[in-house]
Amino acid sequence: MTVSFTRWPDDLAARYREKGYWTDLPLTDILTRHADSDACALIDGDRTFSYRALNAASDRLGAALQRQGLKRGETALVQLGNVAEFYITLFALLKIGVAPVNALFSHQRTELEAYAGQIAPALLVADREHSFFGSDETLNQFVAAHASLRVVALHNDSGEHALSTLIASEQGEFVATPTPADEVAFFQLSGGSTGTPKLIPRTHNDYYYSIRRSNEICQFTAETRYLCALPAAHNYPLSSPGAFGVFLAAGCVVLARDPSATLCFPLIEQHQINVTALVPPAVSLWLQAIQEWGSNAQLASLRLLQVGGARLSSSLAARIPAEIGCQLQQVFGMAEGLVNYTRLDDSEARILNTQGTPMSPDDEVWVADEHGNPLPRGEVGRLMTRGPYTFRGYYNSPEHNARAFDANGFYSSGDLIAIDEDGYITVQGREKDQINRGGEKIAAEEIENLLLRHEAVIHAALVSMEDDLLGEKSCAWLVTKRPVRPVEIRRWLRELGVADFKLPDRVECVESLPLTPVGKVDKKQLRQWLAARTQA
Ligand code: J2J
Repeated sequence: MTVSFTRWPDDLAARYREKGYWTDLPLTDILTRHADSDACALIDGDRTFSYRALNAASDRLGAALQRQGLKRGETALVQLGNVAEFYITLFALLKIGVAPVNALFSHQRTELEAYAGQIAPALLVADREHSFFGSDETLNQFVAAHASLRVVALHNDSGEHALSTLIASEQGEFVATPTPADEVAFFQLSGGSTGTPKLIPRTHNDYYYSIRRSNEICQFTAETRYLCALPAAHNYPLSSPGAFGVFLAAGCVVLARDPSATLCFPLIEQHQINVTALVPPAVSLWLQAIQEWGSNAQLASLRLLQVGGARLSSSLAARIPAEIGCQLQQVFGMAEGLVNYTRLDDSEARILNTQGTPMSPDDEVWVADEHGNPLPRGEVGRLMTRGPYTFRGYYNSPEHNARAFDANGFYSSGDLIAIDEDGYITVQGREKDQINRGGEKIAAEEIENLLLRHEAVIHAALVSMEDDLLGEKSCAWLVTKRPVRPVEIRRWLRELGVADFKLPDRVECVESLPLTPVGKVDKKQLRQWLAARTQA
């Protein structure tokens, strides 16, 4: 049994193998190749794991899950935060060929239901300290509602379903049964622009290549000491090169629960961190902390700061070498595949002002006009791409795929970019109906659908508004049957169960929504209205 997905056409698959991009090794090789090493792989608070220990822990968990009847080709829903168990579980599942969706810790009922509904998981791994799975009532309801669930493992729990018991259990016989390298290893999460959150099938071959190539570009080695302060499950801190890159290079990952300066600065000093990855708002907060505390001394070991996930202004970029005292690397990536990096030896102008170039020589990237035709160099248009680690279709979403890909299998990311004479990309804007709230992505349609379920709401539109710190925040425009207060809307959405970052930052009520000539909500107009209302 395997998970179905859209494959690369044979000619491209053959080319990617020929060029040595696809090596037909399972992702577990990233860890098992260091199975006999006592070097430090992972630090989580006062717990330290050597490569040997991390590998053994994932073997024991894999064996325990096999004993519970989990089989290759099945799927799992996993929700763990930045804890060692996240990697132990991910490697265990890869070893037994069970493909997980790693939900973000901020996700709530709506997102979790949407993922479980799509993959019909046999296993649920959840944290009792999460607000949704912390309550017996919602946990039991969730398990009862998903008939496919046969096994539940709970972090921060000491009962019969404790994840820690499974990880500590006697290993006994364990034969790893990863899925074949050209099959689905796990699902990444799409930032989304549609009503339901979409899943991205990632194969061992494509993901492993993206990590290996990222390591070459970012020069990760056994000396790398990486602070993972962004959500560990996210594609960026997992694979660009992220924790997987560090493990492949036999370096050390240190976990932080969040990217706040109060938490991260002491960790950087204590563990002599030399590289980390942030989103732009976290950079602003770090710079503010340095100014307030009058020193960047705790950051002395830091050599490289990666920044990506959302637009980094040139002015903020320029402050990084000057005030943090380390090199900047811009990262423009997507969970769907394509990742662009500025190179470590690029000129200062390129590092400050561009989002780099694609990491693979076989990333095919071009710019299309609104009809899908190629535009000349330098002009702004839609990003189109395909390549050895860019997916070929969202899971079980034929209709959306028909819109997201062109006839030649090029994925349209919804980003508006320009490519200069030397191939350097700058992100100029976005065409997809998404709000990028400091790197956290909100699909407008998903929230609009939820808003429409409120008894007083007749029409709803979610649009971005500028924000000094986050870059963008969200504003919900509503047509309602009766006056509603913003707190009522936010509280109601929260009760429905949606990640906090998706709650509208502002709610505006109007008589009617402006429409474009073709009858769609005119979001450009709404942004102008907001500017007018803010000025008034
Ligand atoms: C502007 N927009 C950016 C950037 C991403 C590495 C880094 C980031 C992600 C990621 C990732 C941007 N400047 N530097 O997966 O491996 C916006 C674009 C893009 C979308 C993808 C990785 N870097 N973006 O952010 O899947 O709009 O991945 O299409 O969350 O974020 O979002 P996501």
